[in-house]
Amino acid sequence: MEPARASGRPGAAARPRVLIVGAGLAGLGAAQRLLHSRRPSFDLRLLEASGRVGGRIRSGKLSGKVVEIGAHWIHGPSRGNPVFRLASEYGLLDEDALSEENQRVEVGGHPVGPSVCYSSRGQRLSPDLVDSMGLLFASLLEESRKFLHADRVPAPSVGQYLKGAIAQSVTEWSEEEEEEKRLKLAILSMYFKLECCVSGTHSMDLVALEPFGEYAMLPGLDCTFPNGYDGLTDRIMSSLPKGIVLFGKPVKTIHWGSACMEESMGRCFSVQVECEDGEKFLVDHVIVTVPLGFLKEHQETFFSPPLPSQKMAAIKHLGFGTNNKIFLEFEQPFWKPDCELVEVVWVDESPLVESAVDLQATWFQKIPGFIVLQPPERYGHILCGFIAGKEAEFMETLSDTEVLTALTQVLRRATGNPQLDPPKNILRSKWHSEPYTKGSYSYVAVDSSGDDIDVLAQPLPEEAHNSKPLQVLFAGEATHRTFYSTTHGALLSGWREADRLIHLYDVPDSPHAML
Ligand code: 6YU
Repeated sequence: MEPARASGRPGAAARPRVLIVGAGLAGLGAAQRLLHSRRPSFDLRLLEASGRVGGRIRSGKLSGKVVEIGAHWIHGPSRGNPVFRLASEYGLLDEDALSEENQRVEVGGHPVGPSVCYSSRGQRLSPDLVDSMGLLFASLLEESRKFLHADRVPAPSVGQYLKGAIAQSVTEWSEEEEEEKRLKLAILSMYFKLECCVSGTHSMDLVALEPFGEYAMLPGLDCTFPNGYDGLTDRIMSSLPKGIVLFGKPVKTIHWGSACMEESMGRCFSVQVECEDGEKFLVDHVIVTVPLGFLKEHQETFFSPPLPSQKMAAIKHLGFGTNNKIFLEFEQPFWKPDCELVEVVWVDESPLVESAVDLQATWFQKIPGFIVLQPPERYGHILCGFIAGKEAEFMETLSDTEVLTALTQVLRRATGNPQLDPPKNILRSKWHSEPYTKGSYSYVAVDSSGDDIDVLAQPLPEEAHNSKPLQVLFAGEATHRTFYSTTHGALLSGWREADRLIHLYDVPDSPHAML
C-alpha cells in the first residue's frame, strides 16, 4: 500500500485496501486473519505509534530474567481460549500449563498457593483468619455477579454492594473483641485493593454492579509464558510479510464518512488516515485498535467528522483505569521457598470508613501484596507488587529511588525486621504515562453497561445506504463484551473485525467484490 501522495501500481489497486491502527494483539490478530483469507486478497498495512509490536503485551528484563510489564497470565488457559490455543500451537507454554488437568481447573481467576500475610505492625497474621476473610470476600464477590439483567439492583456499584454486605456481616461478629473486628475489616480492605488491581480501577465504587457478571471466566489454572508473553506477538509478527508494520507512525486523524474521500488511480477511497508526521493514507477500510484510554483523551480530534454521539458517550462512560506492577529483586529471599504471595494489611484501615487520601504520604498503602515469581531457579528472588488507581498514577511520578526507598520501609515495617536489606533492583510499569495507552485496561463503570461495549464495537458509518460500508471498524480489548480487559478478548476482537471484512467481500454478487 502506498501513501496518498504516490498511489500504488494499477494491478495492486484492485485489492481492497485496509489499514490497521495499532499493532497490539488485536491489530496483529486482525492482520494475520486478513492475510490468511483466501478471498479476497487484501492490500494491508499496520501503523504503530511506538517502536515495537505487542502494545500492552510487553516483556522486560530484570538482571537478565524475563518479567512481564503488561499482561501476566493467560486467564482461563483451556481450549476455549484462543490465546491458549495459539500459544500451545507455537510451543510457548510449559508442560504443566498444557496438561489436561490444568485446563480443567475451575478457580475463577488467579493462581492460589502458599502465602504469608503481614500486618503493618510487623506481625504475621493467622492464615486461618486471613483465609476466612478471603472466603467471605470471594463469596460476596460471587454474589455480586448475580445481578446481571436484574430489574432492580441493591446498589449501583460493586463496591457499595460489598460494603453493605460486609456491614451486615459485622453485626454477626458481636461476640468478638473490638481488636479482632478491626483486624478483620483491615484484612477485607486488603481484598478490596486486590480487586481494584483485578478490575483495573481506582475503587470498586466505580465498577457497575448490574453488568459485573457479564465478564466471562474460562476454565483452566491461569498460566504464564516461561520465556515471555511477547513470544506470542513476536510469532504472529513473524508470520506477516516483512515491512507490513510501519513503526513510529502515530495516527492523528481518521477522515471518514463519504463514499469518495479522494480519487487515486481511478479508484475512490472512502477513508483517509492522517499521521502525526503529515503522511496520509487512502484506504477502503480502517480497523482502529487503539486503547480506550487513548480514545478517551483524543476522540474529539481523532475522527473527522466526529463519532456519532452514542459512540462518544460509550467512550466517555466505560471505565479505563491503571494497574501497575513494581518488580523488586532481592539478594536473598525473606519468604519461604514455596511462598507465592506476600500480603500486607494496614491495620487502621476499614472498607467501611472513607478517609481522605494523602497520596504523597500513603500511596504505597494501596499495594495489597506482592507475587513471588516462581520458581527461584528461573527468577532468583523477585517480588512483583501490584498497585491500582490514583496511587498507581502517583507512583509513576516518583523516581525509582523514591519507590524503592518507600517499599523497603513498608517491607521492614511489615516483617518487623528493621535490618531487612533493600532490594538490589527495581523495574516498574507506568501505564498511565504511556501516551498511546493512558492506563491499563477497561471495566464496565457505573453509568455504563455491556451495551456501551457493543456500541463501541459497532462499525461506521451506521447507515451505509449512500456511502461505502465498513469504513471504520473497531477492535481492541475494550470492544469485547464478555472478555474485556484480557488478551483473549483483544485477539477475538481483532478476528471479529477481520471476519467482518472478509464476509463483506466473500459474496459472489457483492457490489464490493470488485472495487
Ligand atoms: C490478560 C493478564 N494483565 C496487566 C497490565 C496491563 C494489562 N492485561 P494494545 O494496547 O495492546 O494495542 C494497541 C496498540 O495501538 C498499541 O501498540 C499502541 O501503541 C497503538 N496505538 C495507540 N494509539 C495509536 C495511534 N494514534 N496511532 C498508531 N498506533 C497507536 N490480560 O489476559 N492477562 O494477566 C493481564 C495485565 C499491567 C497493562 C494486562 C492482561 C490486559 C491485556 O494486556 C490487554 O487487554 C491486551 O493486551 C490489549 O490488546 P489490544 O490489542 O486491545 O491493545 C468481573 C470482572 C473483572 C474484569 N477484569 C478481570 C481481570 C482481567 C485482567 N487482568 C489483568 C491482569 C493482568 C495482571
